[in-house]
Amino acid sequence: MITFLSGGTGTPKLLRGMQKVMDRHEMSVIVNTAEDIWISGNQISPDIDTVMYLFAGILNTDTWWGIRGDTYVTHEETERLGRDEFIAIGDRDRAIHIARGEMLRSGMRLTDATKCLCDRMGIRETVLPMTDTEVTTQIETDSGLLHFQEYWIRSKGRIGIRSVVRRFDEAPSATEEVLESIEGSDTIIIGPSNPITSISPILECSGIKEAIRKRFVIAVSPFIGTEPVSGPAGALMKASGFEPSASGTFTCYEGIPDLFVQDIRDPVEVHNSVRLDTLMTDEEKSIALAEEILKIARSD
Ligand code: GDP
Ligand code: FO1
Repeated sequence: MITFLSGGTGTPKLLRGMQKVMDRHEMSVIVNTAEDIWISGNQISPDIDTVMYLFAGILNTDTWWGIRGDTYVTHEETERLGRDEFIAIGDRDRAIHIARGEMLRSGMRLTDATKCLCDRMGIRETVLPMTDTEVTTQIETDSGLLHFQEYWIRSKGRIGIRSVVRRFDEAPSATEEVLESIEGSDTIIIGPSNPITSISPILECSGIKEAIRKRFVIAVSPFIGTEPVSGPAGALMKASGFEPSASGTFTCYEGIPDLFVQDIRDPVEVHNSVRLDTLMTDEEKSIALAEEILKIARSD
């Protein structure tokens, strides 16, 4: 069994390759939930949805969010009625958010709601929310605190950042399922996800760091040089006091990785790192990287 730590873009690209080169029942993914948000009465869990849709074979891999070929009739009608639905939610995607919202309102844990959705979608891999309680990444900007989704989607990330904060009523802790998954795994893979908004929220759940330190941990850098492959990781790393690079990523991971993977093109040097082609521009590239990483994991 291999357990992955994932956000909603970089690691799912690696999971897409892993699905093809390992037993899908042996894949378990701990997913960030700090970007979750209630919109129009329903619960969006963007990173869980991306991972589920990938495994169900319905993900829009042009955007890495939403369902391929989805329509936006309800979103357009909602906007026409004067509601400010700042996230464009597809109709089929919204059905998932309605179902999950109902399950959570009826008192179900997010872990169980996710399992129920995965079963309905015929997913063979295990998808685990990092925690069952609400935790939110907020961005402190010159005009106040914003939910991460408001910063990234409404403001298009074009706003000065002062800091990144995590908000919760109850300090997040790893679920029993998350800890069992880690304990039952030979290797933990921290995919090339955003260190600040995807991986740190997972590592901050009490119990996770201690559990994964006992396992062989491989981490893949989401940076090539001083730029992330995509998204706001550069600005968020700077605002959190880390260099926006593989080196800053390694520092952010506090010595947890036993093996650190950097891209072959990366001019930044991280001592003892392994160099691989990590740029997953298509499925073949994802498969090739997955094969290389599996070779390392199996030779440990
Ligand atoms: P989010 O939830 O959408 O932010 O997704 P993640 O946190 O999972 O992934 C975002 C990170 O993935 C960004 O920092 C990108 O730099 C990184 N990323 C995206 N595609 C690739 C890729 O092909 N290779 C590598 N190394 N990193 C990637
Ligand atoms: N990202 C966008 O940039 N624009 C959107 O309209 C948008 C809609 C959306 C709907 C459902 C969903 O699960 C994700 C969606 N995303 C959208 C992705 C967005 O949530 C972020 O890219 C991720 O959360 C970053 O981690």
